[in-house]
Amino acid sequence: MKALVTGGAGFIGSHLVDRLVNQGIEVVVVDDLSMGNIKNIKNRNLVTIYVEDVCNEQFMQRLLKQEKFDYIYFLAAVASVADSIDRPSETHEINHNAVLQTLEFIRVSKLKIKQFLFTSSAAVYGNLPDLPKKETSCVDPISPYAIDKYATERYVLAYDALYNIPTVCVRFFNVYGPGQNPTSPYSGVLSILTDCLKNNKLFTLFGDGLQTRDFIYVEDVIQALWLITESDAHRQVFNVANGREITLNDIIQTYEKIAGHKLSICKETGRDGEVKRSLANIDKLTSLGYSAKWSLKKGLSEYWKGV
Ligand code: UD2
Repeated sequence: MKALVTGGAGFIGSHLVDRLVNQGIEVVVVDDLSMGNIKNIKNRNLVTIYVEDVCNEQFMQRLLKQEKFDYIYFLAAVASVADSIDRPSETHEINHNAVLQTLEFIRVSKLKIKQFLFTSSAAVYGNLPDLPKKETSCVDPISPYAIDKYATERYVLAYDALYNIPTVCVRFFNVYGPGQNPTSPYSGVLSILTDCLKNNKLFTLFGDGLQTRDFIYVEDVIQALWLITESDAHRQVFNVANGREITLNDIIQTYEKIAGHKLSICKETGRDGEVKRSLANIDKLTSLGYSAKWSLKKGLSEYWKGV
């Protein structure tokens, strides 16, 4: 079996690559290293890595034709709502066009794949009041990032329905854990919190801290992705989350206890285009055999131990 992981040197991608290698799958990574790092991949000596942009159509076409992948995990993305608001056109190239180009090449070249997995986001749900979010809940994408993710989901599912290319979409909620890069202002809040607590830096809290998120430890995300692969699911959307909601204020308090000291905080107004509350219904994932192995406390403690 052979798998392509785009974004495979990134935070989630590198954990996935390690798991696939352990499953005995031959893995090829395409990553432009804009956020990723080859050192994130533990098994890098067993993996073929191309430092390339997924928007490079010629490169991607050559690779797809040559390697004939069984599985494609499309994780490469600019994973930030705020960044997409600053650079809507550039992020659209990566978050939408690159995926579509890949699927289109698979279609016209009649490549046979077992599963194409697209990583979407909880951002598609927007700010509609019903909670928890089910995969069938109404969506209301309110940022360029969310619009791209939702539009791409629809294409991905249509390529299955219209052209028989087996595809699935996963909607990631807030993923955290070792390897998440804290250096960008758009990095995940828990990587920034870790960096601030460790290095006594000032943490900027956007808004009142009452916004909630459904945080999932990266190892649980990998468990979910592998279950989805094994299930041969197709033309489906899955929430990937913990199924628990926590305010930013509460998570800061929890993390301060684990770290054993207080965080220095400065407050700023809330960021545009953000959702206030986020919580997933994970029944669909659970029906595949998923059960979260990492509570927030356990995940944060493990993350803290490793830094
Ligand atoms: C996450 C994902 C995004 C998308 C979205 C779905 C990351 C990095 N982003 O965006 O890709 O899937 O979920 O809803 O995982 N915050 C601070 N200070 C900081 C950084 C963040 O207060 O220095 C706040 C931020 O304003 C937000 C919360 O923390 O209210 C979480 O921010 P985030 O950037 O980690 O994730 P989110 O939910 O915006």
